[in-house]
Amino acid sequence: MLLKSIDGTVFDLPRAKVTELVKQEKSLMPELVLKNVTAQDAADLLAYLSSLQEAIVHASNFRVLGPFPNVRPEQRGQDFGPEAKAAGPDFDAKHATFGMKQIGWTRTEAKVGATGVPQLDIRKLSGEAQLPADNVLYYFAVTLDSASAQPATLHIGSDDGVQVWVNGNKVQDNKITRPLAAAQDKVKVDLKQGKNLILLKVDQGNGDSGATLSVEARANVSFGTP
Ligand SMILES: [Ca+2]
Repeated sequence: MLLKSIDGTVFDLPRAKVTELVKQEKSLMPELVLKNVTAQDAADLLAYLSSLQEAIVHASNFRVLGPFPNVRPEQRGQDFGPEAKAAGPDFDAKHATFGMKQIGWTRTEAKVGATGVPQLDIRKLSGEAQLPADNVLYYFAVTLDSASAQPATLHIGSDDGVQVWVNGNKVQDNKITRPLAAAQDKVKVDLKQGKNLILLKVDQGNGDSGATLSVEARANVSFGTP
């Protein structure tokens, strides 16, 4: 019998030397899945398949408001100003904190640190404000622009506890004491098309303190500052 190898070489194999013949179910040729598909349909299919690929995006530029006292247990649940309008805080408003000092929103940049992702540094913020860094609460706000309405997962790290609002809805409340790591809490949320407002409230006991925020989503998303 004549055999043709993959490089086209033909050679003769005496029948007497064949001990067994087995039919291959699968062709050596690529399966012609795209045979009856137009170029446009094939391009659309590839675009759709790549859209199923989830991407993780990290927030690095935040609005920040704090510190507020976290000295008494009930203060963790107290609205120091932004929570009443968590879907759209007034970023020009001033709020009373330690010693009746009035503070307003400023901006801060999270820098990549030991967590491997951009991380907020609360001790540094308190140092700059010349206000306490232990037993404090901080608010952080970002916008998350989504190309379409879609489900997404927030990846939140916090030292210590954290409360989170998305478009005014409280989606997370984790009262905990822990060192900071990325993606400690994973919270499923529904994003609307366009800008979504994410408000974080981080409660700090003592020692180091900070937070990280990332989002895992399918359609294009990008973080911005409100
Ligand atoms: Ca701490």
